[in-house]
Amino acid sequence: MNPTSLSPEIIQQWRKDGAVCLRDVFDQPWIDLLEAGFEAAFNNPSKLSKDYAKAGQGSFYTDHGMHRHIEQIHDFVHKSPAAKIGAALMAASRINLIDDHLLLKEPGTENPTYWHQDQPYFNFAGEDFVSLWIPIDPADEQNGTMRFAKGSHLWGKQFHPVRIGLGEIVDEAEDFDGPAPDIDANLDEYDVLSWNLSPGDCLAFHGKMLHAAYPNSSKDSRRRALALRLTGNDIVWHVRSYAPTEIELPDLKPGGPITCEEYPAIWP
Ligand SMILES: O=C(O)CCC(=O)C(=O)O
Repeated sequence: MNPTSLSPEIIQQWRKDGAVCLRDVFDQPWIDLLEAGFEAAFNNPSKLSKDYAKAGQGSFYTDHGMHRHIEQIHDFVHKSPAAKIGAALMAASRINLIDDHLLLKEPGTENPTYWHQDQPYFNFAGEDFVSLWIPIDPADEQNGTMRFAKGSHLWGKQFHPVRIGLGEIVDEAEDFDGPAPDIDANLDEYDVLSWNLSPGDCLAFHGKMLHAAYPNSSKDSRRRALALRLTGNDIVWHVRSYAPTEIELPDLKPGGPITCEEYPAIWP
């Protein structure tokens, strides 16, 4: 697929369902670069890195903002088709990079990723927010592929953020629309989307999309991925007191544009 010209069906699906699977959008050299960046980042953890798994029960390791200190991730973010994919989906004339999020689940990791939306973790309001989840390893139900509540970005709800690998509510969270519904206890009430992925594919999902991921119950299949958070034209600065992201950005005004060193414009 040529990522600069996503089909009208894909765009329609993105708008209606809130999540799409894009096949073969990153050629092997991009995946090789991403893998090298992933390993470099893993060996140079930032202050924001953490592991949600209990000792001896695998690893659900995450880190953020590697484009600032890992050359390969910087190059992937700036030069790969990722930003163009975001622009094509959101019909955006500008793409800002909000975060790059490293996500590793080792074999034997019992932690699922708990149901949550991404946007409440950030100090933004607006609709043009896409996450691209880009696997380095094949991903399936056994080793922890992602899951989505179809159409949940259109429910008009923002649920309490949780610590994604533990399920605990973020204590400081403001008054949202309660906790996320217990989708797994009521599977007949929801249409849950999930895809098996190969390196080169990626998932694109809306910032208000309710999503989760399986544990890694495989014996020997790592699940490494990079999630890029990208925003488009209508996103404005909207501080939330609890958001675990940078709020001391004096140049940003409530309701104003977000482009700054922290959230660089990466496309065009
Ligand atoms: O990789 C995972 O298990 C979860 C990823 C996720 O929730 C996200 O990218 O927003």
